[in-house]
Amino acid sequence: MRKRLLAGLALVGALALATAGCSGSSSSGDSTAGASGGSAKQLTVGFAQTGSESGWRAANTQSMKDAFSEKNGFKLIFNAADNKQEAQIAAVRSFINQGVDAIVIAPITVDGWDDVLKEAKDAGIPVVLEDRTINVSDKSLYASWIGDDFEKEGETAGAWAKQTFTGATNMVVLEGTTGSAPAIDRATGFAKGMGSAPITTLDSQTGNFTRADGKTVMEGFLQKYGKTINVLFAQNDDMGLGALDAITAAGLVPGKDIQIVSIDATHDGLQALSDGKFNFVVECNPLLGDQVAQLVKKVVAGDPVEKAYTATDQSFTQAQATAALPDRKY
Ligand code: GYE
Repeated sequence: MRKRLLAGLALVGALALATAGCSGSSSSGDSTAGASGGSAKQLTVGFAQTGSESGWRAANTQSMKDAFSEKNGFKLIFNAADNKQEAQIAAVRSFINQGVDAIVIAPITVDGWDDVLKEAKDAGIPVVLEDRTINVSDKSLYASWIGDDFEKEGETAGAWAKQTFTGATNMVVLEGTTGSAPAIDRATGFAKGMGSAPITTLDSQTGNFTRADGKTVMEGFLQKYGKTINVLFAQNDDMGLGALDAITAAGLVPGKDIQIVSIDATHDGLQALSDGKFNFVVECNPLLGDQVAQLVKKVVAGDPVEKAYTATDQSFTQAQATAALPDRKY
């Protein structure tokens, strides 16, 4: 269903072009507008962020705040819901009550969105999703989505495991937030990528995408399975980084006694990979702000948009991480 269209800068460029074209024709009376379309009315946008669980999230929040600046023609009302779905829905309701021009949501979980999205639609406020996807009965309840292909990320991680472990191997998994699109899709993708590799999943539990919970859950795994664990699949870098402490405290060497594959490729994750504590990292690009801002402008202007825009992600070996670190932006 998701369409891989344009990635990264190409996507920004395409949307920017279309937006510039649009503001050119709609602000016909104002010849001083300039090429950036600076004459357009300021848009008030409510952004319902998940929370602040990870390094990925911090980078995504910063990217959104930078893109939705006054300089770029926006007034941003920012809310971070501490990863509580009810709080995030309440934030969206408050944006509706405030009569914002558009709402952007990074949905914590996939389910539970129908009612509030209907309320936004009834109020005539367009909704754009960024980062995570949702299950909704009627897709016309949101205008568009921009994010990463979580299933593909999981598949890349699983393919690494398949290639790396040819003999009997025991794996534990630190899952992301239960019911979230990345947790669901990365698990599906990993299973696909792993295929028929001789890997047994000893245990799989949520670490809520945080370092603290990654550490605590890994401590539990180590108490239960000890040295029999060969590989950890951490569905994000932060949980893997938290697990490092638990593994070291148990007298084991991360990256050797227990190999670690994780997803995000934050600076800290790539540093752990470069240091030999992680073994493979798949990227998930959080720098979506510019693309989302351009998309919101188009949606508010009533211009046609695609239903989904997927960013392109890469993956890193130890040598690639070492090479990428000096320029890593997040
Ligand atoms: O991988 C994790 C964050 O939704 C893709 O959320 C995002 C995930 C990311 O907390 O670190």
